[in-house]
Amino acid sequence: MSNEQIKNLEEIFEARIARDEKIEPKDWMPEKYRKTHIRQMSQHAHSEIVGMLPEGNWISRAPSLRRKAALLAKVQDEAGHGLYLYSACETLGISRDELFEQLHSGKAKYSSIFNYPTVTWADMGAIGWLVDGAAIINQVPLCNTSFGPYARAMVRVCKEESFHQRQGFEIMLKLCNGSPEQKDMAQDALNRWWWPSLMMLGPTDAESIHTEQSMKWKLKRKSNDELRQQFIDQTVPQADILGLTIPDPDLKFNEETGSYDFGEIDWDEFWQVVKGHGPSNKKRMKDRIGAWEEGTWVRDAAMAYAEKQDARNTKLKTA
Ligand code: FAQ
Repeated sequence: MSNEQIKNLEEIFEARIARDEKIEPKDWMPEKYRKTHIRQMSQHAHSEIVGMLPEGNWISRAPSLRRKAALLAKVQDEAGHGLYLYSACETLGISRDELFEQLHSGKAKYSSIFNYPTVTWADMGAIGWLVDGAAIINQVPLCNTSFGPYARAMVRVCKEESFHQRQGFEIMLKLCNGSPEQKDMAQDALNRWWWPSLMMLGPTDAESIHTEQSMKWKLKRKSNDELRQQFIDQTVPQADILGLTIPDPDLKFNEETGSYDFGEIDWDEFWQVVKGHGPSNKKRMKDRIGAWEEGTWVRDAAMAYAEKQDARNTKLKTA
């Protein structure tokens, strides 16, 4: 294709983005748009899959049948979110095997938040309330993102995340209305998960490398800092309802901006975790790779069954 032709296609593409049209997998798109989407959607998919591990740890220790059923359903939803997102990536010409290879070899990132340990039952409450709470704030704008398969997947994902957030808040509420020891457990979980939840929304706008281009393509509709502020403003009143204290002495409502000012985030900690040196990075990868290897026989059996069905269908068609 000549440079002139590419330029024309780029102009048509940009005009479609400006008109808020959805870009579909078979449409022409700049190579960088394709790669950026594979990067973000696959990191998102990996986050859902690795994100099952810290909670999976508590399914067998949930304090009641009701809590166990809800947690089991939540973790299964996360598997589903991962699968929609891997499928959306595949429409852009990358295979599932390549995506898993990138995760297992450490080439691909997944969310920093899942590299922290879940040490008490209250962590299930804190993850639902804070981590799913932050995830919803990040993902609602993605329902309106420019790439069709990603936007459509996000509609369903957000509905499910909303249930996840509520079940987490309900766990926290129950603990906060329980014994002093239970309330302490809830406070301790908030102390440990608050700052990592703020970091989860990504580096500051000044440090972010992809935001500017992703906003132009309407992949991202809001910047990392905007989403972080929205999360804080939404969550502080919820902590008040629970009677818990946000572990930030600098947190203060600003009458002028109508938002909460907050303290310094430890970005060194964030980058350490992203680079693989968080408290649970090694364990998460070991467990994930272990689950993949142990599941080999299931994948082989499923493939053998599918091949047999295909052969049978072909035979029926030609008979
Ligand atoms: N962790 O230039 P930016 C969930 C990397 S799903 C690790 O700002 P961007 C559900 C970033 O990749 C949670 N790495 O990047 C659930 C880039 O590196 P690269 C996941 C991070 O893409 C709940 C570099 O830093 N959600 O929680 C992180 O414009 C409960 C520079 O950053 C999504 O993935 C991080 N936190 O903005 C499951 C949502 N932040 O790629 C189980 C979709 C940044 O150049 C239990 N993703 N980095 O090597 C997004 O919205 C964006 O990708 C951001 C980052 C906002 C995460």
